[in-house]
Amino acid sequence: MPEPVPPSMNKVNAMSAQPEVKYRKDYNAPAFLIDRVDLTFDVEETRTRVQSRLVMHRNPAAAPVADLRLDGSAVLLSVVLDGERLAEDRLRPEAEALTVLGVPDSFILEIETEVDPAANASLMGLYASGGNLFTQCEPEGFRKITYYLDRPDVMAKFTTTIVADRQKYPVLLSNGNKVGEGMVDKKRHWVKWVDPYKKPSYLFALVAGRLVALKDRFVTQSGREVALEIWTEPADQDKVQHAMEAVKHAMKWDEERFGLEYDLDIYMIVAVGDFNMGAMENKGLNIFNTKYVLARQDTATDADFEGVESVIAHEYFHNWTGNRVTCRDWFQLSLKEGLTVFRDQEFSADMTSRAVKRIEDVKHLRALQFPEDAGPTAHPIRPDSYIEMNNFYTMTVYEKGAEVVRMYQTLLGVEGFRKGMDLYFRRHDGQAVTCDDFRAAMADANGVNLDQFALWYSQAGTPVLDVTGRYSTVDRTYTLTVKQSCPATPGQSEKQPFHIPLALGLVGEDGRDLPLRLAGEAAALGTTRVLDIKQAEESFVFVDVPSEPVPSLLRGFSAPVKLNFACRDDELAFLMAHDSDSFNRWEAGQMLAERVLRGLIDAARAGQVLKLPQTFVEAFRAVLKDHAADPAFKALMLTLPGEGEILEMVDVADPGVIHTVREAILNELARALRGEWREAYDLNQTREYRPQDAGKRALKNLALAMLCRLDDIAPAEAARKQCMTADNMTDQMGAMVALRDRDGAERQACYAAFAERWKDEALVMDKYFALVASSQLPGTLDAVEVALTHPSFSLRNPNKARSLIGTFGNNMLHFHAADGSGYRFLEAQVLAIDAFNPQVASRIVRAFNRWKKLEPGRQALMKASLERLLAAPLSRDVYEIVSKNLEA
Ligand code: B3K
Ligand code: ZN
Repeated sequence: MPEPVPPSMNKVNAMSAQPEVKYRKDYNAPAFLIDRVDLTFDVEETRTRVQSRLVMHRNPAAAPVADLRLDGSAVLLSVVLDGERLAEDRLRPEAEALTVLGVPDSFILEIETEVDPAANASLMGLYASGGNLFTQCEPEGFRKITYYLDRPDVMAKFTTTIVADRQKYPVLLSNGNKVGEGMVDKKRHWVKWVDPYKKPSYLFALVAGRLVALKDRFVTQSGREVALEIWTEPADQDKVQHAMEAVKHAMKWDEERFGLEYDLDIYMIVAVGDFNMGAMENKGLNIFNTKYVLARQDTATDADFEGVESVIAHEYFHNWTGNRVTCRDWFQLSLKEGLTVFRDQEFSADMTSRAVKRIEDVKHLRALQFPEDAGPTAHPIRPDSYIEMNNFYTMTVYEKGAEVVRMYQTLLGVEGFRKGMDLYFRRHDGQAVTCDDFRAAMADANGVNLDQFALWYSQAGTPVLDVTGRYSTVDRTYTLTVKQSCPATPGQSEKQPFHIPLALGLVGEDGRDLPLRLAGEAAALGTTRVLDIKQAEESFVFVDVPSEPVPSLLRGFSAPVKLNFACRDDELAFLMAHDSDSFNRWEAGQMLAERVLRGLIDAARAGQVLKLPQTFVEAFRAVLKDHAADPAFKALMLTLPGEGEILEMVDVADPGVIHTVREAILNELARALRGEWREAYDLNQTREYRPQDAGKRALKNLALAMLCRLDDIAPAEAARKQCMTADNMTDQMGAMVALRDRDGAERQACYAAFAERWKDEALVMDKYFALVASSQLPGTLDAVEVALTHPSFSLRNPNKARSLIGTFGNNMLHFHAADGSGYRFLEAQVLAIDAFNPQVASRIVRAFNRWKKLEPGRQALMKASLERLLAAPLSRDVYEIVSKNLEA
């Protein structure tokens, strides 16, 4: 049989043929459909044979074609059509496809392929990790295993039989329910799985290995019993209890909030150390990065515990939003991802603190999605084209997509949103559908028109709201004028006005919300209202307003936009203290910080002495002194926007200045409020470890980091003691972070002890490598280069590559070193990683994305790096990002 070229060898560069661009507008229904798939895997680490038996027929809804074109790139051994082995003249192989010439209307196709999991470092398709075998198929990994219609709108029923050596691979898992097992001979055993639900190939999964399970059960609301199993390597079995609790919480929450029940007899999660992303929602057999399963008090921080709970919930929620109702094509990815992120955000809000969760989510959006939306890879949540689909699992599709779903709920209310969800499932269960189908369900269930809302799916860029307010003492009216605009993005110079829900309140002199009555309304209605903004400019007149209010705009961050509102600093301080909307209390603090940062950046560039406004110090003091407030909320109030966010605030960014100014503010806040920080450190000590004290730990460790900025030796000694004696990872990491940028004996002792103690705990070493790569100390690049050779480091492991190289790409001081050394280092690492794992390389190279924002010197250096990359042989993945950076 002819051997197609393995796709990993298909490198492209600016000189060779340009890779194919796929367009959303070119969608066609599949010419053939698959009713049943019977797979048999004969598993060996370096040579796995895969037999696939497909029951197929022509799709009556598609234009008839004579030939069947399958996606695939595995080594092809044989093809049998209706019992007859096909000769080469009936087959047309391509690099990533195989055409079977002249097929009947319905037929059975049997295909045999061979793959080498041990040699597969891309971690797509079937691959080996730690001697065990795993699959990752979304979006287009199934084609690396066998030849298939590898597209989400082809849904089929799968059975999977796995045959393997019983000693080496005692555990054999696949989707659905286990229906049989036995011995083939003395050494080899088999297991058969049947998945009763139709699914696309991207949800297929297989695991073979030496693993152990924590087992539990869940009884659904209708009384069905579901077996729960979490599989890990034996050494990690004592770190899965939290994940198991999270599964049960998620199952219960989805029943209560959305009436959605689990639908198989068994739900399995398997943890693997080598994984390209967080986790994967394969039907009945979720495969997870160990980072989002394993959590034990001494190895995982409070943030890790939360991360595990939210990713477990996310993958579980996909069973309905993604698996039962899936995407028609990959352009619709946000249909399942935006919706499922929204669902996991709501779940976490109910499990923890709604106010804190909302702030964290918005911080995340601003730090990572806003820059994407303003840069060379900006795209709408439903993209129009792609070269490599893996590049579109983005902050925009996920996080902005979740904001778009949240806006439906804000516009329709929680009940209206639920009606829309119910109708969506009634209409589309078992189907592969589009974002328009979801929007139609929301509109139809509520009898509203959401036509203009469609622009959120087609227009990229972060909209800007410019709001002004005018109070009339004579009429006792308050008029808000709202203008909206949206900056140009690649391929979209003109934008139409969005439909934006603007939640707001008016805060009276006494700090209380005023009842809101719009002109023309009979009576006041509530104290928070959602205005429908639909035009480029419109005004709203509030009547019966007794005195000039301070408006609290965009409450709860009711839309993913940038808000400009001209108000005085003291009005922001007033909102910080009084706003009934906790999100906006935090937001007022951020706005104040932004003003201070901008002012000081201008001063620094003009060579002036930096002086922190006293109002700002006092605002921080007031927060620190508010002993009634939730400590987690306080910690957020006391955190400045990150360096990456500051880079977005200025027109021309000088990374050195951004870093110096932010550090100067923090040092001054440390000095001026030394007593308050000390008090916060002391008052938030906790005796023994309890998960619910996470907020106290966050505040205490923030205070410790601030105190370690002072010349004083006492805080450094306290940090050293905390690091050496803590009974939990949050406090240990808190101390490690506090000492990260402070050279001296304390740091050396803690860092050496930490690396020695945790050298065999992969996830803890990821934290260590991230600390090394994020340090501000001189010599950080050298330290990163040394870490590359550390015995616990491996560039092939995505978590390690992200911890060290990915983190370094966010280091404002050292990645952006004025001599270009940071850029050259990253460039070399991208090429090294791209040779075996394009997906990971393609994430890391995005550190260059904001090059046009920088001052001319750095801009030239970054451009030179990008040009050198483009001249090298690149994967499709990295090529797409680099070429978009250099276009326009
Ligand atoms: N659906 C997967 C992501 C697959 C990414 C492929 N590059 C995980 C998730 O979003 O739940
Ligand atoms: Zn997802």
